[in-house]
Amino acid sequence: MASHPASHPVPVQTRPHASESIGGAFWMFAAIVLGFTAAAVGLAAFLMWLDARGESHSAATRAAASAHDHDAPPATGGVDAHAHTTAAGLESFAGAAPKNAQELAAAHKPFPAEMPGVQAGPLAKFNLVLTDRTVEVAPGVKYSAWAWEGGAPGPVIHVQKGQTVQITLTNKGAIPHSIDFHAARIAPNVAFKDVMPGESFTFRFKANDPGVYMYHCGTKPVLMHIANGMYGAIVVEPEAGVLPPADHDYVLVASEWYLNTDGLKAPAEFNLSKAHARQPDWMTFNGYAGQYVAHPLTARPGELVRFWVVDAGPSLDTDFHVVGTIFDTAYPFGDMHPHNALHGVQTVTVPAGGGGVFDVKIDDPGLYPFVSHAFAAVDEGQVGLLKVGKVDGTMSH
Ligand SMILES: [Cu+2]
Repeated sequence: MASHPASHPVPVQTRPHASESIGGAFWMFAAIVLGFTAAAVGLAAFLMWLDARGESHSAATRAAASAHDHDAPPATGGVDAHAHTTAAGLESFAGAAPKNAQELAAAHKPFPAEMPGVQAGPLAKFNLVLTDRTVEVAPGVKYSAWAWEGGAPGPVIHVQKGQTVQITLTNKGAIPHSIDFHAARIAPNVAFKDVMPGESFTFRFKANDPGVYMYHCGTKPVLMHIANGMYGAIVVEPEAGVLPPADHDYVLVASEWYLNTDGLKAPAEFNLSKAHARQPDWMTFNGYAGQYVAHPLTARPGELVRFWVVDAGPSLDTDFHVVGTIFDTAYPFGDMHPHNALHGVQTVTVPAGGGGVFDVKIDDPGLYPFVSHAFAAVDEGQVGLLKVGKVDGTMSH
């Protein structure tokens, strides 16, 4: 550990950066060759990225036009029974579901909420692979995501305070991406730089600040990269003895999804106008609406359950609450100093781009929903169940 001065990024392997020597025309050509012109939204983001780097002014106009096209209702001719108009005149696909939604929810393999173990030794290494893929954000609702090999969110990273964290980011997507770790004190222009398609980049930081943090792609337009699934959580656990030992550690990453169609037939894509209006169609814990309602998290009566919650946003807060109990201890904003903790509180805001840690100890067996108590979020999928002890049946409401 001592051999690596922790506060300095250590680029371990980097391939040459094509973008600095090759002009925009090549990238337009490469875009066509790569075939991602079919995904107009992706192209728009790519052009916006070019524009952000000052390489193309006309690109911005095309990007804006393209984004505008995608705000139009889908040209399928069919009327979607679920669609309705929201306050800003935007079409909402909240609650869209196929007939077999319940079966699909039951068959869905939930994102593992259990916090993984810590790697032994002073250096913890992680490989993160970005890729374009279709994910499901709700039963039967498909979304064309920019995500991780395992979908969205990315894998939960768990380290101990004081460990050096080595991240290798591999970009298997069609456009440039990057990674921004909120747990790091590091020069962003060095460590969080854009990684070209097909390339990898490795950097290190020392995890000195305990808490639960967001990581995300920081490539412009960041709103779109986050909304498309490029986020995850890293837990930096305090030294042993700081926190009371938990019987269960569950990690929840809250996020919003903004869809241009209902996603029931073909995968939906990102809708920029809805994202700007902050009118999501779906809101989720760990990427899929209500997955822990169909597959509850569990505890025995009297056990200490610790929720490590990150709100990836991109834009809305999560007002974390567990129905039927009160937080014995809350660590707002992921400040893990015990003297800053709150006790006996009902709901604590987790800000977009922030975290919070919550301890509950429940004696009575039952089904205890955990939600964002900004209740539109519950309607849109940000709800799960903690099943304490042996329980028959499910929630009646
Ligand atoms: Cu990205």
